Amino acid sequence: GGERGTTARWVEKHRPLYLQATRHPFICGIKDGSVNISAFRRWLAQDYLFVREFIPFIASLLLKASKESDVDVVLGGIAALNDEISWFRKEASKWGISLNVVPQMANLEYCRFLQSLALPDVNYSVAMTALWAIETVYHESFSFCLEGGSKTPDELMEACCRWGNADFGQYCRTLRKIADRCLETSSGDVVSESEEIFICVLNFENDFWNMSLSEL
Ligand code: HMH
Repeated sequence: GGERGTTARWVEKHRPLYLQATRHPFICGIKDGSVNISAFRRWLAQDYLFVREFIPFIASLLLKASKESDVDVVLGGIAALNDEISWFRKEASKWGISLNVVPQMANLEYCRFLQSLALPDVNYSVAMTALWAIETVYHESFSFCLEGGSKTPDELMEACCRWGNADFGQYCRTLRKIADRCLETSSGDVVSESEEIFICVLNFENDFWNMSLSEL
């Protein structure tokens, strides 16, 4: 109880795993300017495929939301994805990257996880916890590259601003409040399952960054 919600307690409890996902060498390389551009290119094409799979997942949350204000928030997330898809296409053409690539193993596994969470029988609190975690890892990672003293290369600033900007941060805080409110009234089983899903997301995100750094 008190001021802090369940999700904040989990972030603290799983701090090493959380930092592995949000302060990954791929992100630190962007922040200090040492990133290998071929890793960024790999990430861009793979993340486009991930975002395609993210659409049906977030649509499943729209179907499960019953509170009017939750529907509005999730709908806003879907609207933002529409813009995001256009951005990926524009960015890919800027870099001369094909988005018609084969999904790598870490991506396939993450997408399969999203598909399983989009099933109708998955509890709303569990799925909302996943959405909060997925979006928050990207916000925490890319906003880190915008902090003072960063040497983020100019050509990567757009990507960092996309997920690192203050509005996206506000969206993440809104998702956190929704997740916390849901968890407050969920059964012990649902709360445990949600915590497991949070841990899964952190591991999948770490694997996704690792995949981007590895040369196949
Ligand atoms: C792998 N995680 C991954 N890709 C994304 N675009 C996000 C989270 C945030 O939407």
